[in-house]
Amino acid sequence: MLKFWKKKPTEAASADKQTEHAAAVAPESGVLHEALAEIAAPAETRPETERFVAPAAEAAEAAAPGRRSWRERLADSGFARSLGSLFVRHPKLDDDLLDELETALITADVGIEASTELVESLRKRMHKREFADAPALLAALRQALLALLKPVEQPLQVGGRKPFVVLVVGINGAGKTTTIGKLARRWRDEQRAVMLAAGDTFRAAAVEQLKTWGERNAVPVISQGQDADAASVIFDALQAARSRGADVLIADTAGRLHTQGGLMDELGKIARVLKKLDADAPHEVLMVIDGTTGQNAVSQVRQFRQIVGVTGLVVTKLDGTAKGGVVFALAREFGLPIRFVGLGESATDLRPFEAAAFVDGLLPASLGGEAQGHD
Ligand SMILES: Nc1nc2c(ncn2[C@@H]2O[C@H](COP(=O)(O)OP(=O)(O)OP(=O)(O)O)[C@@H](O)[C@H]2O)c(=O)[nH]1
Ligand SMILES: [Mg+2]
Repeated sequence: MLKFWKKKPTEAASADKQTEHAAAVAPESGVLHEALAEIAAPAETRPETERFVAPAAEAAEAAAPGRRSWRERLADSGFARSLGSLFVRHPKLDDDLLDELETALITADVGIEASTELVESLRKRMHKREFADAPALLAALRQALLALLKPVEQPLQVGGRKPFVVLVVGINGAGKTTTIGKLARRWRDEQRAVMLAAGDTFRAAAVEQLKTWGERNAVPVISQGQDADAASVIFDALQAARSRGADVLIADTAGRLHTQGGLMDELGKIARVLKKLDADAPHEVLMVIDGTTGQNAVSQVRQFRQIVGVTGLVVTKLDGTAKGGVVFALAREFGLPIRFVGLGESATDLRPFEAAAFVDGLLPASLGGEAQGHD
C-alpha cells in the first residue's frame, strides 16, 4: 500500500525559488569512532569538505550495537508468517506439504513461475528420498532461495568517481526521498562528503522534505524550488558538487508512472544533461521499489528500465506487512543488483542487501543457530 499521503504537515511550507545550500554544521569530532577517524583526512587538508564531517554523537550512535535484527524486522512479513505456521501445521514430509508450500510462496509474492520452479525441484528431490524429514526439506528450500538471491547481492561502491552521482527514480511514494535521507546519513557516517539535489520539482513540499533530511544529517541540499526544471537543478547540483569537492551527489526525482509520458521523458533528459559534465554520469540509477506493491513491482522495473538504464534496486518497507517475496521475483526476473533494503522509517533503517540475512529472516527460526546470527 502506498503511503505518500502520510507527509508531515511541515513539508507543506513553500519552497525557495533561489538556488541555495541548506545550512551545514561543522561539528567538533573528538570522539568519532576509531575506525572512522582513521580514514578521515586531517581537516586542514580538506578545507572544502570539512563541513561534511559527521557530528560525533550521531556517528557513535550509528556504530552502536543493539540494532534490531533482520529476523525481528522481517517477522511480520507474510512470507515469514505463512512459512512459520506451515511447517508447524504440517510437519510431515509429503506432497500436501509441497502443495501448501507452493501456495505460501505465491501468496508471499514470490511469483507463480519462481514458486512453481522451486517447489517442483524440491518435489523431485523428495521423491528421490533426498530428504529425511520436513526440516531437511526446509534446509533445501533455504539453499534454493539463497541461490536465487546471492547473484543480486552486489553492494553499491561509491568510491572511484568524484563526485559519484546517484540518480534515484521510482513511482510515487515508493520511498525515494526517505531512502536518500538514509543514504546521506550512511555515507556521511563513512566520512564521505555528500550533497543532495532536490530534483523533485513536481510535487508540492518535496523540496522541503529533502531539505529536512539534509539539515538532520548536516548535508548540503541544492535546490531551486518547486516548478524549476528538474534537469537544470540536477545539472547545477553536479557543478556545485564538483566545485565543492563532494564525494557523492544523490539526486531526488519526482515519483512518476510509466503512463506519464512527459515525466518519463524528463528522466532521460536528466541523464543526458548530466553527461555534458561527466560522460559516465549518473554512475548509478537507483530504482526504489515499495516492497508492499507485490508483483506490480516487476512491471514497474520493466517500464523504468526502458526509459532510463536502472543499475540497482532498493526495496523499501520490508519491515511492515510486506510479503517479502517480491525480492525473489525481482531477482529472478531481472538479475539487477539489489543494493539496499528499507527495514523502517528512521535514518539508520537502510541495510545493504545481504541474501543470507534476508532469507534467514523470512524462514522459521528452527533452521538453526545460523539464522540468528544476522544483526
Ligand atoms: N515502514 C517503512 N516506511 C518507509 C520506508 N521507506 C519509506 N517509508 C515511508 O514511505 C512514505 C513515502 O516515502 P517517501 O520517501 O516520501 O517516498 P517518495 O518515493 O519520495 O514519494 P514521492 O516523492 O511522493 O514520489 C513515508 O511515509 C516514509 O516514511 C521503509 O523502509 N519502511
Ligand atoms: Mg519524494
